[in-house]
Amino acid sequence: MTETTLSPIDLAATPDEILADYRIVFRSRQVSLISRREVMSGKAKFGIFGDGKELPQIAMAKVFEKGDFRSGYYRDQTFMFALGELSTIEFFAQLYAHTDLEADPATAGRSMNAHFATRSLERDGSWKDLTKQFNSAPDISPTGSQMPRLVGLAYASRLYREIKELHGYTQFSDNGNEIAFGTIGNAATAEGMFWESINAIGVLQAPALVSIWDDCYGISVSSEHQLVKQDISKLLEGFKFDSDSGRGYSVYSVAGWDYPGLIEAYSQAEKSVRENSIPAIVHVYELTQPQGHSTSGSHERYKSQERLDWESEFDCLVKFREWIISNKYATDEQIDRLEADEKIQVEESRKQAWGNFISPIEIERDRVAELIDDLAKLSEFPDQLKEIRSRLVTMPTPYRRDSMSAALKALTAVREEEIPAKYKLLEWKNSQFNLNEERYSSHQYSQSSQSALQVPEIEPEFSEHSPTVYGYEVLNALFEEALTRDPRIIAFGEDVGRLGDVNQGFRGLQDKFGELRVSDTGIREVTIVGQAIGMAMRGLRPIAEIQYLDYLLYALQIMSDDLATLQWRTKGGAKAPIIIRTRGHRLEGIWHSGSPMAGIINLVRGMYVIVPRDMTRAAGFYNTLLNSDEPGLIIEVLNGYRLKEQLPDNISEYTISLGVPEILRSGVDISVVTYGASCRIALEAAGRLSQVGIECEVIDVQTLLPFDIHNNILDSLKKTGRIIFIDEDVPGGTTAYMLQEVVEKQGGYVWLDSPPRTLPGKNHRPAYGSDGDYWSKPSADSMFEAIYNMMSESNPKQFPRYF
Ligand SMILES: Cc1ncc(C[n+]2csc(CCOP(=O)(O)OP(=O)(O)O)c2C)c(N)n1
Repeated sequence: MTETTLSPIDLAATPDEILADYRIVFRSRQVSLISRREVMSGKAKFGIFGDGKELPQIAMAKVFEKGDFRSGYYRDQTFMFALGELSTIEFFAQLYAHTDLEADPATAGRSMNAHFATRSLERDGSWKDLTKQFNSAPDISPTGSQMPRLVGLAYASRLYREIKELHGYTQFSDNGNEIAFGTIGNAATAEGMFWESINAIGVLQAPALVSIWDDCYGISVSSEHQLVKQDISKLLEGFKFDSDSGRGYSVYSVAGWDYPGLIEAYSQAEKSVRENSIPAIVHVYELTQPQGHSTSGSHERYKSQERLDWESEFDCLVKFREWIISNKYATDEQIDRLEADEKIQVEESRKQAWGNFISPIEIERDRVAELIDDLAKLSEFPDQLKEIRSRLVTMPTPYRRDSMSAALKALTAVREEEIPAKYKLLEWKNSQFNLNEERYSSHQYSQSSQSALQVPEIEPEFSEHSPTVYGYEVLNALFEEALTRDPRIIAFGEDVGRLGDVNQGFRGLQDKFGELRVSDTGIREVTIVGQAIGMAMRGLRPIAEIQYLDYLLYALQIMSDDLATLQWRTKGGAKAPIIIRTRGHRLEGIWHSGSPMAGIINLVRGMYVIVPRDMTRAAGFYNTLLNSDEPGLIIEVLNGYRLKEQLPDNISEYTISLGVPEILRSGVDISVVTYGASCRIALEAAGRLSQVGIECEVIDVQTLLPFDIHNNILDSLKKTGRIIFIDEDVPGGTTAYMLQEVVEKQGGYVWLDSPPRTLPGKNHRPAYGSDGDYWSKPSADSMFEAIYNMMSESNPKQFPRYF
């Protein structure tokens, strides 16, 4: 183990201030110890804590200013305590999964413990003044996933500083003075997205300060299995700033138990970032984990006795106390008194948090017990009901589900009896469903007045002067208008800047709006999306481009885990209204013509997924999303850029409502439901089918999330009695999703005269070349055949089988 390379400094702190720091460290440790006990006794389900990592967080908090952002992970409780952004009662409330926002303002009981967040939004979904508060992005559990958004949280400062038109947005930034602080464990630095983010931040020279909490382990796996040379500082050598390139990081290494060394390191690191605009990394080594990784297991199983002894000796709490006493800032007795006082206060907080959590649940339980009692008085099955009641009231720690379950059992017991009390219990049960819906399922989408579903529809306008242009020119006109209208709109992605994207949607716009508004990025899909998430969390309106739909898979994890869950996991505390733009379907070959739609739509619930069939439609959806406060994915049709369309006169204004399918061709025999590139092919097939006497109603669903919110497809099915779902996804993919929506959710099964059908692509990726495409995906021929067969099955006389 090495000593710190930084010498102790004159701290310029009074003994009182030093003791105040000690108090927070001790409090935090005490919270960890008591929380673990709560899990072990069954009051909480799982616990993960920041013990052993307290001291560097005190130093980090000292340089964290209002307006700054944290993007960190589950070890950061001391930092949040030190800022005053988390109280001990709130910590315990989250441990118990208290669903009240007042009790757990970070997640309202939706995340497991130690998932920290501050609230960026008012209750009505509008932004707070982020410059007046300490900010923390809402944590997620996947290790390393806090890094991609850090890119954007930091880069936003540069944009607010360097784009003149953004200077008026003082609610989000004070002239770009803010730093974004990242924290990550040493083992998680083995994740690809750590390196991608570090590289991106370095390329962008974004004001980030990244801390690595190094305790030599990732659960049981020691550094030798995690990193080359086992030492992240050595690996970061190449990232160090050099004045020739004007790029890179200031890198500091400091022991996690060295109070003055930590304070000096953070003060230097902050100066590097805030004053010199050079991002910084602080590698804090020699940290410990006194209680092991989490409540799931004990570290004695995998740490040697020598390591355990070392951890006891170098525990930052122990070392800090020794340092205070040896420097005569306080006596042993004074510290003992402080600790005794803190123990009482933490225990008080725990009691209070538990009482707040359990009493409404107990009140509900008592109410159910009372209602079951009432039932028992008049029922023919009093013994059964008394048994149900007794089981409920003798539970040591009741949950809401126990009361619900008891109510359901009691209702089952009296199902054939006519007792008035039964209806009271039923009423209680139904009211609880609504409350729990609100507790656990609200805010998956925006509930504000800016919800994308509330954006009023404005029709595109055409006149005799409306020119006919290529599809890409429609988008080009739209983006130009949008960039002119709103300086918060920032577009970026691979080849988006100088080239204006590979299909020219942004052609000429970098020249017009500058390199900060329309920019190129490296090939880094995860951090393109992460950059957008972070920027949007700070009030900007990013349009992030993923060059092809097939490469969206790289970013899908962060879309799914971070972006799509953001509003829900904070119960409306944060938002990131970004647009992810990509293009797909119908090029050639495995990785340029895929349509992995089911993977996407099933992983990004919480976002909108829009599949416009042409660029006029795409432009309308861009306008809708830009007028909302929600994130969406728009998948443009790859072969639509070179097709001619009429350019609407009101290109910057018209909007298209989400969740409203469009009937492209009316028909009475069968409803053909599809989207995107398949629309044109379905129309061709419908034309040929018409020649043999079959009239198809071709429906473009337009948006997969949300799906047909007014049940328009059901109306079509009522008319035709037959339905087929077509797309280029795999069997059981999005066609199955659409079938479920219409047949099950909309109740379409009642109207079916023939079995419903799906016509997806093949079970493999699309093969290369025109023939590969033909044999891999639905074509006008295969559509014709499938639909003709359905008609033939129901009326073989009129439609004889001839193939
Ligand atoms: C993507 C992902 N893989 C695995 C896990 C399970 N897991 C949780 S914490 C952890 C170890 C993290 O170690 P480190 O980054 O050093 O942080 P520490 O917990 O030691 O502070 C692992 C493997 C996870 N949460 N996310």
